[in-house]
Amino acid sequence: MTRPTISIINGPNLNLLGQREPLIYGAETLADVEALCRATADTLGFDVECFQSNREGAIVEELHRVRPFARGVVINAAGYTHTSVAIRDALVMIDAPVMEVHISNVHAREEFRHHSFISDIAAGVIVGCGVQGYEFAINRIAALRPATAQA
Ligand code: CA2
Repeated sequence: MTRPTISIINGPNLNLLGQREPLIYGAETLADVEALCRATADTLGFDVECFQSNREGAIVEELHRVRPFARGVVINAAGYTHTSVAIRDALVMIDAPVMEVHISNVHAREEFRHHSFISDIAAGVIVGCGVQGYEFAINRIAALRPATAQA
């Protein structure tokens, strides 16, 4: 039987996670994050589809692709969080809950990281919890839209 899918979207430079700035972002790699998401979702009865891109348009297109079937979206839009109306607009078109995640505490960092084009349209926002934030976000989606419920 097919299981509902949670879409995990990571934005620019996160493919290099674990290779720089461990004091801010921790030591985990993107592969570690995706494995954590898969394991967390699995225990809650979901599959995940993981996507990372350094290109804004590719992220918009992935959001269009998952829009018809995603039971929830977890997005760390990285630098595009603070700049992208296009990603915001694509997220608005998604009926399922969208959880915004940032590994670092963006509010304790530079002023330009304090504004997000996503936060006000997200179901929830998790910042500064390290990569565990992805786990929290998946748990929140499961609480809002349990895997056992009708879509
Ligand atoms: O804290 C987060 O998760 C951020 O979304 C990360 C973005 C940053 O622009 C946001 O303000 C907050 C930057 C991602 C940089 O990716 C890295 C890749 C390798 C090593 C360290 C960071």
